[in-house]
Order: sequence, then structure tokens, then C-alpha cells
Amino acid sequence: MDFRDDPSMDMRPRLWERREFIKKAVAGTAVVAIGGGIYHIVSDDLTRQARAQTRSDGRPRLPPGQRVISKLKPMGGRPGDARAKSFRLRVHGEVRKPFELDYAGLLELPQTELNADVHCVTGWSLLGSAFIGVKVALLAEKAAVKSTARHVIFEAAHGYTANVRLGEATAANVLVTHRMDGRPFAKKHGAPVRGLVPDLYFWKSAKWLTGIRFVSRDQPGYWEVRGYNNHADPWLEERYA
Ligand SMILES: Nc1nc2c(c(=O)[nH]1)N[C@H]1C(S)=C(S)[C@@H](COP(=O)(O)O)O[C@H]1N2
Ligand SMILES: [Mo]
Repeated sequence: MDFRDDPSMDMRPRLWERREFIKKAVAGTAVVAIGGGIYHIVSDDLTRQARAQTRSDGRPRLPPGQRVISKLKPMGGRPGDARAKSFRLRVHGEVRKPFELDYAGLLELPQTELNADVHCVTGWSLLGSAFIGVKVALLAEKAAVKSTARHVIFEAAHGYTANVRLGEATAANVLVTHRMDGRPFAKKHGAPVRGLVPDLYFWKSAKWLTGIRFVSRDQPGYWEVRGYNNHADPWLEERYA
């Protein structure tokens, strides 16, 4: 299994992107092939800097095999309804008090602002973006999650899912997020609301989010049943199954 099998992962630059690349290359960034002809615009300077840094949890800032890019790269997927007025989030499953939120309801809950790094399995990392949203831990508390729950299934448009262990899904930096760097998400990045699980590979951060489901038995998600690692820890390079 290889990301090249996935049409949404076609990273070959179109002509105008190639011109853009030449400009950026002159400005000190470089394009490298990561994984057989897939091109990313990466910054060697930012990569070098990040490699010298350590996180507060003691892990290196940059997981092994990653290079830093300077702007979030759209990675495809089948978009859902991006309008805030259509947004509904079901919080359900192994809970005593299931509930549903619309966009206004989400904004009424206590908001968390944080800076996070995200790491794509194809080899790029984006560092230090600002996100605003509601902690999954807060949703879990509000729904009165049962003691039998072990995993969280992030549910998205058209049946996309991502499974995360309960303890990791309720970490302080895991959000249901509606803003990045002060702006709402663009449609291609999951508008109006996406999951954010920064310490696992980025496929666990479901775009066009529709539900948070607590389950007692694990249910491998969209990529997890297509050859990708069920856990997806970037520091352990848990890329494939
Ligand atoms: N609903 C949905 N969410 C998704 C995906 C998808 O195909 N559908 N792709 C995942 C993958 S593989 C990655 S790397 C990130 C990419 O997010 P971005 O396009 O905003 O960079 O979204 C993740 N979330
Ligand atoms: Mo991805």
C-alpha cells in the first residue's frame, strides 16, 4: 500500500505551481521527492531549526523522517457541506448523555486556543499553527462517557472515519476546531469544523467533521483499513500496518 494509490495524494505540480516553485526555490526553499515522485515544497532552514528543538514532553520537535513545509498543503478527500449553517456534530456512542451541536452551539462551549505542529505521513510537517476549538475531553465530559468506552471514532462526511484511543483523544491538545491562524478553515481543509489530533499522523485529524463517537471496541478507520497503521504515532514512525 502506497499513498500513490490514492488519487487525492497526487502531488505532481501543475504548470503554474512549477513556476511558483521556481520562485520559492530562488527564495531559499527547495522541492524534494519524498516517496517516489511526490513533490513537496520544504524549507531546509525550518527543518534544520526544528531538528535542534525539543518539546516540553522531551520528544524531538520534529518526528523522524519528516521535513518542514511553510503552508498547509491540501491533501484531498471528498468534501462535506462546508457551510456553518448546515453544521451538526453528534456526540454519541458509549455515553449516558448523547447530544448534538450546531455551529452556534459549538461556539457557546468554552474555547481553547493552542499552537500545534501537524505531521503528514507523506513526510511533511507544519509547525506552530494556531488553532481554536473545543476540547474532545470537554465533549466527553459533557456526554458523560461510560467507563466501558476505550476509543473515539472521529466521523466525517461520506463515511470517512479515524479511530483514536480514548486517552489520546482526550489529551489537552485534541480539539474539534473551527479556526486556524485566526481564520475559518477553507473548504479543502475541512470547513466548517475538523478534528485536530496533533500528536498522531495527520490522517487522524478528520476534515468535514460530523460526529464524535465513543466505542468500547476499536473500529479501524478509513486509512487504517487501507494499510495504514492503526495507532499512527509519528515519533515511532507508525506509518503502515
Ligand atoms: N474527511 C476527511 N478527512 C481527512 C482526510 C480525508 O480524506 N477525508 N484526509 C486526511 C489526511 S490523509 C490528511 S494528511 C489530512 C490533510 O489535511 P489538509 O488537506 O487540510 O492538509 O486530512 C485528513 N483528514
Ligand atoms: Mo495524509
